[in-house]
Amino acid sequence: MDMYQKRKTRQKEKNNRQEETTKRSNINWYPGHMVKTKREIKEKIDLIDVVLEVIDGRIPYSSKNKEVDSLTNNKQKILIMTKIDLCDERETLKWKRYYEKLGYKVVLTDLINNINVKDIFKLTDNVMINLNEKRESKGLKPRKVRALIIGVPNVGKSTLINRLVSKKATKVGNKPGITKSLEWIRVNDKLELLDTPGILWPRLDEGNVAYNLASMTAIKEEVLDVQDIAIYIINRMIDWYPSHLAERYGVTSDDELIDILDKIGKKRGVISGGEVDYDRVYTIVLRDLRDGYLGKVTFDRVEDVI
Ligand SMILES: Nc1nc2c(ncn2[C@@H]2O[C@H](COP(=O)(O)OP(=O)(O)O)[C@@H](O)[C@H]2O)c(=O)[nH]1
Ligand SMILES: [Mg+2]
Repeated sequence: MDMYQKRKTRQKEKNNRQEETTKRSNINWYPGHMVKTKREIKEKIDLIDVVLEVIDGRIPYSSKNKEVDSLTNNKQKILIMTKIDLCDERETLKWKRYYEKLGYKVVLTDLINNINVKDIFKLTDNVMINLNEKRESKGLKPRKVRALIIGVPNVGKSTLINRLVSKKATKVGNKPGITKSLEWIRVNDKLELLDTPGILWPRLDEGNVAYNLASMTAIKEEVLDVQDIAIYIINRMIDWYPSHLAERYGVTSDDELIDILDKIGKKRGVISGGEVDYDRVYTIVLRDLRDGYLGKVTFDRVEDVI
């Protein structure tokens, strides 16, 4: 390809991105599941006092399901942004302020290293104090706060449960008078958790949501192909984190997409028959991003949603 063609190709790729996302993400990933999950959450919601809504800190917009609000009525909510060990701190703080302005209590956490988990307990303790003040005024006995963890796949719900629940915690089991079918986990003498988190599905038909989810987690390969995801990642990195890309692969800001792919291929030695094996390059880019080798990154921008 000559320079003109290359540039034209890249421009075309960029233009197509938005359109493609919308088109492809019309595919229904989880037929049936969505309806069932929503029904289950609606059944549970009356039993709980506080919702712990979990989102992936690298994609604080794309990993947040907008239906949570309508599903959880006006329950108190704590928004837990996970994986801050992998996030661009500057953007993370902007998102924290953004959600706080919308009325959320926000906790930034790295669940692997147990960072700020104490802050979640502080917030749920406050919920308990308020709850029991109300109960007392009605002549009711104090009780523990009941929480439901909720979020789309891969944001860290299971990891959070493991963090909150100490080793000696026991399943409370069915409680007569409360519910027939739900299991509760006793966290401590102030808090108990529903043992199964509410798993919601992300909405894929908006902007770059599908690509952002596909970039950060492993659940999208059946919807978007690896080549498209890898090229999307490279374009995001060129726009927002060119120095990370340069550091990892030795590319420069003048490089066209095709040059970048060639450089990655040569650097990693994925050559077959004298040609760069682009399929392997795409896989390398995906894995490098997810493993943190492309540095700390955030792929949603507050500026794009306000
Ligand atoms: N680096 C990092 N990884 C995390 C964090 N929280 C969760 N993970 C990882 O993210 C992946 C998905 O977590 P999981 O708890 O299974 O998500 P779930 O699908 O919402 O239950 C797992 O590989 C976790 O180890 C975090 O704060 N930092
Ligand atoms: Mg899980």
